[in-house]
Formats: sequence, structure tokens, C-alpha cells
Amino acid sequence: MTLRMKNSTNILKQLKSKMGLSSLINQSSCSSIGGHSSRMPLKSPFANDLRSPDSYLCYSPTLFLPHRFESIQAGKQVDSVCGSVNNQFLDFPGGKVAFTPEMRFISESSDERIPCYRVLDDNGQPIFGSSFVEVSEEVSIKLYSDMVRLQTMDTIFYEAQRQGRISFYLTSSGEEAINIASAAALTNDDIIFPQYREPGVLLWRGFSLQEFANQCFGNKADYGKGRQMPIHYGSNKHNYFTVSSTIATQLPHAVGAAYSLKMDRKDACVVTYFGDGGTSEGDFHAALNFAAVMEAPVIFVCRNNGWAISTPTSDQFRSDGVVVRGKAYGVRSIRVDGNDALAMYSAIHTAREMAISEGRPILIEALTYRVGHHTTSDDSTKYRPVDEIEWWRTTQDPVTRFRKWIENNGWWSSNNESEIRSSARKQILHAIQEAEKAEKPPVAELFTDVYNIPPLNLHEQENLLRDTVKKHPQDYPLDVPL
Ligand SMILES: Cc1ncc(C[n+]2csc(CCOP(=O)(O)OP(=O)(O)O)c2C)c(N)n1
Ligand SMILES: [Mg+2]
Repeated sequence: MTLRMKNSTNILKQLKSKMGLSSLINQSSCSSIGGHSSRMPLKSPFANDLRSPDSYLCYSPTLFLPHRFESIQAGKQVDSVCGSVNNQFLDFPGGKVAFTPEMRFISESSDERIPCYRVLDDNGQPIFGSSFVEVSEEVSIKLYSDMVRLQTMDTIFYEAQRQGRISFYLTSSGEEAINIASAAALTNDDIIFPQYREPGVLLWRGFSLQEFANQCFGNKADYGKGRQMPIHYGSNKHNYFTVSSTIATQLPHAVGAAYSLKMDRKDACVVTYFGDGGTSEGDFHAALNFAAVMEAPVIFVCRNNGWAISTPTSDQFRSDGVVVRGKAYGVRSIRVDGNDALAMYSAIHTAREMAISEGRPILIEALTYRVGHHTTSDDSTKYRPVDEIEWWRTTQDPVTRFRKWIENNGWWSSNNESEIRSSARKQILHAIQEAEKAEKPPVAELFTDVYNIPPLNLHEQENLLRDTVKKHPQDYPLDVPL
């Protein structure tokens, strides 16, 4: 029987009991943990203690700052110390550490890989015993329709680039569920720090197809005034920070923003997206550690799609993927089937509640596959087998899987399907035509919005640019006003 939970606090409770969190919470309420008890004599933090295990529970480490102990989860885990050999331990910053006579190196990997949370099987049927957060018919239909709109937008914009109408594009093919289902589980107050393969979050929030087209064509209506490459969307109105090409730079920014939400006691969190390639950047490690220490309400969503352009994950890390890094930094984490919209929705919904109510970061590793080329500058068949791409495209497509589920629920028909596909196509073609016709921003805009009073060297560059365009007009677009 499928276990459905309307209220995700039930899921939270279950999670806590499964993870032993309730016992940790109870332990932390022990008055002396992190506090100073006047009945206890001062003692060396490096001393061995041969008293009975029970006495540790209300024993206060005294030489270190109480706050320092309180902030470290390991400091609360007194149980493991109680089970130590001869009850000997090192009273160390961060909590007591048991001594062991055994010389045992910690294995570089566990015997079993971390399992992947999934709700819908390949045929869109709920898996026996799966628990998930209930999604209404209305939300499910919007969720599916937006995945289709994203798919259609990708197909048409990709073709427009091939026709030379825009300079560059990249698709989210195969990763539609991560995009749309995660967005559906958030509120518009949650702040997004994207990589570049998450335009679906913006689409869900109401960024119009015209706004997408304006950015890709870099016309006067583009909020970036044509100064960025296509796909570098951003929108203040939708709490969506502008895409930055430089991999992983958004991660430390996201943590800072999350910390500010916490200081302002906002009922919101930050969600930042990145690829498996992003985890090879120092910024990823700095951000995770920073978030854990500052207890920032930020959800890290790693789209592990197997490839960082032509570099496979096997050339990027030897660990069991990305999810295990969470534990190393003290960040709660989960591995999710990124091609299962219901699993993504449930995991993000639950992560959001934990992040805000408990003031903590969460790491989600979404397993997926980049079905398209990296960008329009790439041909992925040069470095990966076509069979592999086809297997993912045909058997693991997240859009088809979710469609089967809504069809089984009686919420979707083939008529609905043809309607949504043809109307999405019409709207996108119309948006492209309008965006193409619109005027481009003038050259002068290249030099605005950084300085209140532009410095002399910028004036010189602007003049030089104008002279060069006048001298070599054939090398510059004719439709950019000088
Ligand atoms: C700091 C930095 N290094 C290298 C690049 C070049 N680059 C652009 S995308 C990319 C791969 C990123 O892969 P991943 O994070 O897995 O995202 P995916 O494209 O798979 O969605 C690289 C190396 C860059 N943009 N920034
Ligand atoms: Mg990748």
C-alpha cells in the first residue's frame, strides 16, 4: 500500500525517528551539555575518565567555550563515547572522542552505495511502500504542463540557434523534473541561485516565454540589456539571481543570502543549483562548510547528470557520488531520483521545512542524465556512447513518467496533451518573432550600471569601440544603435 502523507510534518517526524534525531534532540536538552556546572571540578580536557558511562551524560566539558560545544553536532553525541573501550575518551573541542586500542583506518567507501529515494517506477506507478508529499490535481497539471513548455521551449530555441538566429543555447533535456518539481515545492519568497540548466524554476514562477526570448535575443527588453550570452536569465521580481557562467560561484553567495534570511527571521530559504562538475570547485566545499557552521537555511541541489561537458563523474570524484559529502561537512543530505517528479517534489518540500524550521542547510543529490549536448557548442556523441544517451532518453524520460502518473489518476487525456503541446509551440514561435523584431540596446548601455560616474578609462574604451565599429562596419551587427 502506498503511504501518502498530506502533512509533511509527518514525514519530518518519521525522518527524525529514523535518523535518531529525536534522541539527539533529547540529549541536547540535558542541562549541562554545553553549559557549565558549578558542581563539577575543573579538569583537563585531555584526561581519561573511568567513571560510569551514565555520568558522562550530565558532565560538562569545562575548558572550552560552551557555545563552541553547542554548535557542533558531534559534541552532543555522547552515546558513542559511553560505548567506548574501558570508558576512556579524549575531551576534545567539538565533543568527547572515545579511545580505541585497535588501529583501524576508516574505509574510503561504505559496503553499500547510498540508495536513491524514488516514488514512481519507470512506468509511472507508485512504488510499494513509498512515502511522498501529496500533490493536488491542480499542481500536478501545472507541473506537467510546465515540463512540456520547458521541453518545447528547448526544442525551438535550440533550432533557432542552429538557424543562426541566436548565438548560443543549452537545453535542460532529461532534467525537466529537477527544474519544475523543485520549483513547485518552494514558495516565491525562496531565493534562487541557479547554475544555468534550471530555467524551469523561472518558468514555474511566471517568467514569460517572451521574457525568455528577449534575453536570448539580447534585445532592448532584456533585463540584462543584451550584455550577457543567451540563457543567462535573471529576474528580481521572481527572486532569481542572474546566471553566472563561472561554475559554482553562486554557492557561497547562496549561503550568505540564506544567512541574511535567517537574521531577518524570514519564513523563506535559499535554493542553489549546480552540476556534478560544480562539486569539483573549491566554492562547493567552502559553501557547504560555511552553511553548516553558520546553520544557514539553504538547500543545495546538485544535478548529478553524469557529465561535466566531456568529463565523466569517474574523473571527478572517487566517493559515492555527491551525497556523502554532506556528512563530512555536517550537512543533512539525501540522494533522490532526479527523473521522478514526485520524489523531487517531496524531497524539496521536506528539505524546505527542515531548512527553515531547524535553521540548517540540506544537500540533495539528484541523479539524472544530460540527454542533450552540453551546449550548442558541443557534440556529446564524440565522448559518450549513443546507446547510453538513447537509453536515458527513451526509458528514463521524467516528463513521460509523470504523464503516466497523471493519466493513471484520470487527470490527463490525449486531447489535453495535443492542446498543451500545440499551444506551447505557438506561443514560443510568437515570442521568438517578437523578440527578433525588437530593437537592440544601444552600444552606450555596455558602459552603464557599474559606476555612478564612469571613470576616464571607460570613456576611452567606449570611444575606441565606436571608432572601430565605424571603421569596420562589416564585422559588427547592423542592428545595434551606435
Ligand atoms: C570556473 C569555471 N571553470 C570551467 C568552466 C567551463 N565549464 C563550463 S560548463 C562546465 C561543466 C559543468 O558541468 P556540471 O557542473 O556538471 O553542469 P552540467 O553542464 O552537466 O549541467 C565547465 C567545465 C567554467 N564555466 N567556469
Ligand atoms: Mg554535469
